[in-house]
Parts: sequence; structure tokens; C-alpha cells
Amino acid sequence: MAPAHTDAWPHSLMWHTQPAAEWKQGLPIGNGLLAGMILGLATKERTALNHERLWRGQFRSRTIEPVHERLDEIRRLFFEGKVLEASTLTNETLGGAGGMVAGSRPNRVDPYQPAGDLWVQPTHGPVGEYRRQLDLDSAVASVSYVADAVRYRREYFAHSGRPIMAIRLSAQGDKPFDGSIELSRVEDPDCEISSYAAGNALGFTGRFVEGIRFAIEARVFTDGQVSISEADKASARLAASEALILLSIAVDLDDGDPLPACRAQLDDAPANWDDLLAEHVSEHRKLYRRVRLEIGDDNRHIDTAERLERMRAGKSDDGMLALHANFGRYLLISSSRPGGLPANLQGKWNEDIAPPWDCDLHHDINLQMNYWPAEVCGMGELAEPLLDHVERSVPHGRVAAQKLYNCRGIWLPIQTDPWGRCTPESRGWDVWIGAAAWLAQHFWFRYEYSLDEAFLRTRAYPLFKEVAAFYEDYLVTDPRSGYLVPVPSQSPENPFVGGTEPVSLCVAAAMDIELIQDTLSHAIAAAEILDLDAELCEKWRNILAKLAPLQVGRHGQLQEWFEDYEEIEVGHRHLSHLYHLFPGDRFTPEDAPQLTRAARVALERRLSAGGGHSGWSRSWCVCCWARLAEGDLACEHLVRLLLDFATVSLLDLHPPKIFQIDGNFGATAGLCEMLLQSHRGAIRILPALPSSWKSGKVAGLKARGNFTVDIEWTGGKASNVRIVSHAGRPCTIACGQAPRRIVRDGLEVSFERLGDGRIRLATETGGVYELSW
Ligand code: FUC
Repeated sequence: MAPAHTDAWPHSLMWHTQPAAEWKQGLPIGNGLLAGMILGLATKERTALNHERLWRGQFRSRTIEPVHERLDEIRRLFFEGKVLEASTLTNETLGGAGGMVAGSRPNRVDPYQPAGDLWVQPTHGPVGEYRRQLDLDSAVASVSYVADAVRYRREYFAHSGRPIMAIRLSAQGDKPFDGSIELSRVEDPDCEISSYAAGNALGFTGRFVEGIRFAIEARVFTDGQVSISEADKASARLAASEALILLSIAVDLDDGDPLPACRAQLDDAPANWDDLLAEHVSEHRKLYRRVRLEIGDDNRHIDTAERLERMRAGKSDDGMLALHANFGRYLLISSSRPGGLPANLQGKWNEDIAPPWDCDLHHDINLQMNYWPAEVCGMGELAEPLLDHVERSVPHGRVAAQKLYNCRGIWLPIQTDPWGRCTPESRGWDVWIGAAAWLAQHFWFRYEYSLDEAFLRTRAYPLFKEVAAFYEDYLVTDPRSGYLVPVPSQSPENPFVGGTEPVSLCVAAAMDIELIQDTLSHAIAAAEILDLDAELCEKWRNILAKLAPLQVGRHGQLQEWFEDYEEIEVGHRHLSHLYHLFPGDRFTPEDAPQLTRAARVALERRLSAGGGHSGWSRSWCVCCWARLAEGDLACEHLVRLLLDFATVSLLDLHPPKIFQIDGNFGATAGLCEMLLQSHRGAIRILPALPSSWKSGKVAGLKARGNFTVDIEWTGGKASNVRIVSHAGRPCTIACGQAPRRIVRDGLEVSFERLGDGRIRLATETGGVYELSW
């Protein structure tokens, strides 16, 4: 069952017979650092370019003033039941304006910026036999067509191991490629551009009003001629049957000249398409080929738009779901690499100088969802940028915790940019104390999947202590109930009747309780593994014992707030209170039957009132249904996600048709969750297999405990499972029906039958175990 390394990796090709009608229908390429969106326009081809560090940078040193004096008064008002008065005072004192420097605009999160556009303008007659495609397995995008009896082809990749992009233009026929290329940037009064062209190079440098500087250079190598027409423009005329363009971008945050760095990045690369391509493909496949999905037919012979249309007309195409899931893996590989920045709201692709939500780093679902597929898809190292981002924020988070809330530990904001600054922005949403805990969950994931104790000791546990310290100081006793409660507290970003808009503040939102339970339990578990801080653990256990419990409300639903408030928008897109269902792990029928049932009612209630109405919200529903072992419902939501919230190039959308990448990543995580789950000590095989997926295969998924799992199923049941143990730990496997036998190296091994189709297997490091039925 090891993945066969054939050329056609399944479900990995999307193609179109039309150019992109707009940027978000383009084909994305990227290597974490650089990103390009290829529109495939035959006569004036545009590749929109990005560099991950190109943010405007105007407010990158923002700080915060002390504003916590009125916290006692705020809490008293909440406890007296004066929710509106308390919330208004909270927003006034602790909200966006609280951390605002005099005279600045309320929201000082820097927008992520486009770097520029590469234009290729061939001269030819009308176009036929048009095709543009993205091969996820090689990470190469291409455009090809015939004009004037000449076959024109353009191929693009962002090199998987070098800071460059490579583009090959070719013309096969009687005439050479004849046309121009140009680099330019959208009109922007806040960015000064200075263009040049000399020898075989063209480019420009840009400088934002605040000082951040960047440079783009393209070098052209042809078998024909290149002529630079105007020295003050970044453009060139080409006449050649083949041309190679190497392009790079560099950013300097300290007002230094970025051009030498940009040029050095290009100097290092051999000007040879075949060599670069071979390197690139082999680097890319080291990540991409870790997972192989075989679900439904690989209808790669049908163009992607047509496949979507057929699905809209009611024809099932499960292979599209696999393609969409693979696309999520491809996008993570292309937008998040160790040493770089985390994937933002649009990964690394953005064409606007004023993008929606500043194309920033949102901490109340979006950034976390981006990383949901990382571990299960065996690409845990791609979450490094997220972990680095959190650690970069810690010093600023400490200052914020102290100045805003008079607490030790850290407070992280609801939204930020890559500078790691922690100030409340976007007034009305920003009094929220859950970001640090939610991000800390990803440190726990990293440990659970890798069992890397050095990581736990040096990175995860220190962070857990910071987050825990904040809660130790923040929680207060509710004089009415005697419980420890967070206050002010909110359930992102949902208002209730009697609360405030755009979000209601209260005593003890369920999500805050869940985040506190998670953080403190992970901190205790880590301390126990590392044999540290027995006294602190006792303190944390005491807090957990006194913490306000989660409640079941009058509809049988898991309450979103400690009080059973009435929601203003029952179908709200956020599912914050379902955190313990997914991405958390405490709502399982075995561990918390009553709360799990209530979580299901809460989900049904949301959906019956129109919930799931953004790409990411739909994806979250998929993950929740998978955790509730509802394969058909999970599948139905995956289909809806594709048909209602994706462009023809499968980029996910947020209303009103804004590209937001979280939905892509959430969908990948959701599909994996349907095939394999590993939370709370058991590896669950095919826990939410849709009834229509009769047979199929998946290879390379990771389970907690550092196992790699391959599954083959027929007739809706596992027929072969192969588990590789990387850490030699015992594992409990839940598979509906216990396997008939388990073989290692051709020899049968014994295992324990626990009942309910569960078994327990002792493993050794490096051991490969084949389960059959
Ligand atoms: C959260 C969501 C919005 C949007 C924004 C970027 O605030 O509530 O729907 O996705 O992030």
C-alpha cells in the first residue's frame, strides 16, 4: 500500500478552457516567500506577484497605554446583570481606542500588499485550442494555445527550494514568439516606484511612505533577441522561439536598499529551465507526495469548470472533493514554509492595496483553520511559521496583558500583522481573551503528532505557562454562583439579545471556558510528561475544578454563553462554542455524551437558520460532522462548499465573493477527518465515511502518537490498514470491527481486543503493521 510513484498522482490536475475572468479565478503558485497568480490571458497575460513580507508597515511599532483601572467596575456591572452598560464601558476603555496613539486611525493593522505584476504581451492573431492548467503534483502552471498556426506555451513555477520564480515562454511553429514583457505595479499614491531596464534585466524598486522598501527583478534569457526599449520602464521586447524568465523579489524592512538582495537571489540560480524544473519538482514532491488520496474517479480529462457545472446539475463527482482536498495541501505547501511567515487570510496571494480585512492574520478562526490540515497531512513542519508568529508575539503579548488587563502572562489580539504587536484594534470585536489559548492549541498538536519532548520542553510548555498565567490572574469568582469565570468574555463574533453590536460581551462565554480547560489541561499534561512544576499543576487543577461549567440550554443546545441568551443571528457563521468538538477533542460520545449531544443540537440549530454561510464556516461544519461520525452530512457540506463557495480555480470565498483561503484549508482538514481521527488516545479508521464512497484508498495520513496510516476500503469497510510507528508507542485502534490479523515483517503479531471493535497494539519504532479483515 505504499504510494506508487507514478507520474499521474491522482486527483492533482485542474484545467480550464478559458482564461481567468478575474484575479481570483487565477492559478496560484508560490513557495511561501513568493507568490504568483496566473490569469492566463492570451494576449495580455498577467501574473500578479506577492512577497510574504511586503506589508505596508506604517504601524509596525505600535504600542499600548495602560487602561485596566476600570476593570473592577466593569466586572461589578456585569455581575449586577447590567450587560449593556458593562459592555459599553468595556469597549470604551479596553477596546480599539484603548491602545490607539493620538491622531491615528482606529485600526492600525497593516495591510498586506501586492508587489507588482508581470505582463507578457505577444503579438499574434486570434487564439484557438486554449488551455490553462495547474498540476498540483509538480506545482507547475501552464497556458497554451494556437495562434497563427503557432503553438504558444507559457509555464510557471515558484521554485520549491529557491527564492525565485521561473517562467518559460515558447512558440512552436514558423514564427518565433514576438512580443513584450513588462513589470509594473498598480497605481498607489503611497508607494513610490522607480523602474529600470538594462542588459537582460528589468525591474523596479518601490518605497512605501513609511520607509519599507522592496525590489523586483526579472532576467530574460532567450535563444533569440531581447531589446530594452526604454531605460526608465521595466519592459523589454523579445523575439525568440524560447525564453526563460527568472524573477525574484526582496523586501527591506529597515529602509535599506533591497535590490542587492533581490539580485543575489537571482545570481544563485542557474539559467537553465530543465535543471531548475527538476530541482523544483523533486523538492515539491517531498511534501506533496506524502499523502495520496484515491476517492472517486480521477476525471482529469474533464475541465474543472465543466466538472463543477455537472455537479451543480446533480451529477456526483467525488474525485472533485479529493482534488479540492489536494488543492488545500498544495496551497499550504505554496504559502507556508519554515523560516517564513504564516499563511494570511489569502495565503500569500493578494492583488489589492486595500484588501478585505487587510489580508491580515486573524486569530479567531482564520489563522488557526489555515493550519488544521498541517499535522494530519504529514506536513507538521509547515506549521512552523505559525508557531514562530506566536513566539514573536510573546514579548508584546506580555506588555498587553499587563497594560490592558493587569495580568501576568500574555494577551494576543483578535487580528494582527506579522510584526507580532499586540494591541486591540478594530473596536467592537477586540475585547477577546481567547487568541493566545487558541493558538497555543497548535503547539499541543505539534507535540501530540510528533511526541517531540524537546519541542514540548523548550517551546510548547513555556507558552502554555504564559497563557495559563494570564488566566490565573484574569479569572474572578462570580459572587452569584461562586464559580471562577472569565469576565469580560465573548464568543467570537456573536451578539445576543440584550448585548452589544457587533459582538456581545458577558460573563463566561462557553468558548472561553473551553479554551481555559484546554490550556490548563495541556499545561498539566505537559508538566507531567516533563516532570516539572507539581505545585503549579495543583493550582491549575484547582482552577479547573472551580471553573464555571458548560451548560445545556432550553433547546437542548450547548449554550454559547453561561446565561441561556437568545441569539440575534441563530445561523451565525462562527461555531465558537463547538471548539471542544473541533478543533478541540473533548466532546466525544465516550467522554462527554451529554455535551456531545448538546453540541450536535447547537450545530443543527445553526444550520437550520442558514449557518455555514462563508467558506470557512462550511469547512468547520464538515469537521464537526466528521467528529460526530456523520459521513454523509460531512460530504454534503464539502459539496456545498465547492459549489457555493469556490471559484472555478477552487479558491474559497467569503461573502460577498471575497477570496479567503481558510475555507480551502478547512476543507482539506475536514476530508482527512472523515477518513482518520486520532484524538483522545484512539486511532479511528474511517470514522465518517460517506455511504457513497464505497471503495477507496488513502496513504500517508498522520495520527497522534506519531503514526503514519494508510487505509484501503471496500464495500464501505476497511479492508487493509497499514500503520507505521515512528515513536514505538502502543496504540488503540478503533475500526468498527476488530481486524482478523496483524502482520509485521511477514509474521503475525498479537494484539488485545478491547471490545466495540477496538484493539490495542504494542508497537516498536520503525515497525510497519499490516491489519487485515
Ligand atoms: C472573522 C470572520 C469574518 C471574516 C474575517 C476575516 O472576523 O468573522 O467572517 O472571515 O474574520
